[in-house]
Amino acid sequence: MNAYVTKVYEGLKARNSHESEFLQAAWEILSSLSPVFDKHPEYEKLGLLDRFVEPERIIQFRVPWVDDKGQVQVNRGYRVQFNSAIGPYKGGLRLHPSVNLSVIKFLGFEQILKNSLTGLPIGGGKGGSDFDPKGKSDTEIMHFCQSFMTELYRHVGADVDVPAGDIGVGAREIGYLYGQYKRITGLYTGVLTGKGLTWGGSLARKEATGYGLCYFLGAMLRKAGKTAEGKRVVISGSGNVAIYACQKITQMGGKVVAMSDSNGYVVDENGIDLSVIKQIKEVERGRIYEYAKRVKGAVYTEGCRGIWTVKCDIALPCATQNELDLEGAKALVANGVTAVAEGANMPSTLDATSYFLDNGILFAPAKAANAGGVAVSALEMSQNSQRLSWTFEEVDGKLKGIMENIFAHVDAAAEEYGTPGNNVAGANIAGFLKVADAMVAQGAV
Ligand code: NDP
Ligand code: 2IT
Repeated sequence: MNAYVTKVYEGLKARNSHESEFLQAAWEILSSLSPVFDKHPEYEKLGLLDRFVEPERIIQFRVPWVDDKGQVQVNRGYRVQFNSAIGPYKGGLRLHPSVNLSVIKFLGFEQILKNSLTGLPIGGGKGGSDFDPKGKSDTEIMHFCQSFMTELYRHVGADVDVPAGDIGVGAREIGYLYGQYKRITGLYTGVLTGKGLTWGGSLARKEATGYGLCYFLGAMLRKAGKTAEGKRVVISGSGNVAIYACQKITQMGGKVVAMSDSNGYVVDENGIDLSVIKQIKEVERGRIYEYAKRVKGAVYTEGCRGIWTVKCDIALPCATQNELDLEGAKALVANGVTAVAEGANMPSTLDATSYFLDNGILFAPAKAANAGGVAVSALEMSQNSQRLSWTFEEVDGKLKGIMENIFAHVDAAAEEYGTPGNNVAGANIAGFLKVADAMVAQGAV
């Protein structure tokens, strides 16, 4: 390991010892970057890595709101503005009880490189709250979102920082956040992406992460002389990313046999009927066990981690971080998996990732494979600036081109830096080089 990289990581660990998710993401990234720093010893004098690991700004705030019983509740809100070297901060907002600063920092750190890989001018940021949307009424969600934006509005802007959705934040929440931003500032501007189609949103944004994942997977398979045609696919999660990954992989000829939520998973040997999943998840906001009650032959099993024991050729983890551990990886490999593509952010633990790579599994890391969502977010920003809306086909076509381009860059970087076929290293290096260039050019800021 390069001595400067080791020194920076040790310092980071000492300063953030309690931030396990952030340190996990940082270790994966920094260890991949070692050959870059061997090649560029001048980066040390510029403190490039010292600057890169430290967020430009962290905002933490109180979010008070009134529940349906008239009781005042308080949550903690965050926005980490990590790196603006190549564009305004860009990244989602997550609403989930597990959210803390470590989680938001890991997501923000990943986002810098992901956004760079898209080839579009967007910096890295992430935000959210430990608010739990489950079981809340629409009114409670609205009160929370309005309170959240009442603080956040002073830190964001179409050319400053542009949040979007993530776990627990979809079109409904973006609507409430946007309405409050507009009310406070009087501006009708592209301050958020993932907006509704009648008020500044982009066609294909909803589908973008799941579709993009499949486009990346398709490119990775093609290079290996394979396709998704006739393959058994397991997808964890049943939210935005999972649903549109299921839709696209099915169009590509795959057969999705299992999906999950945080309580358990369903197996349907006839192939998942996505219209039933959409009805349960997008319309009713219900639980996945409902699927087994409605679809003949489908079986529900309690506990979400068991999904990795379902035999498949392709696994698409699309729920959350660290959902796929070494045990899950071993089960997948033992059952003959040939490709794993990450729709969620950091779904595989470090040892699961190593296990896949060591066993020659085609592996598509999150920051490359799930970049389609933020890429179409950036296309939404372009449309907002132009005051135009592009067709679905136009946006989807650009998305496909972007994902194939990302695969090509990742693959080439892995080759150039001595780890051919290792898309983890390739993604980290290709993403970093562009940000590093901009940071060098802009001086010690
Ligand atoms: P959603 O809120 O739409 O869906 C999340 C899904 O993951 C649900 O099925 C949820 O189950 C499950 N899940 C969430 N937390 C856990 C947990 N702790 N354990 C097990 N399952 C869990 O979110 P998205 O689909 O938007 O996001 C999914 C992943 O994709 C996240 O990692 C996100 O960061 C990433 N991502 C999202 C993008 C986007 O455009 N939306 C872009 C790029 C990455 P339950 O309902 O039971 O909680
Ligand atoms: O993790 C991610 O890339 C997202 N949640 C999407 C971010 C965005 O700005 O669209």
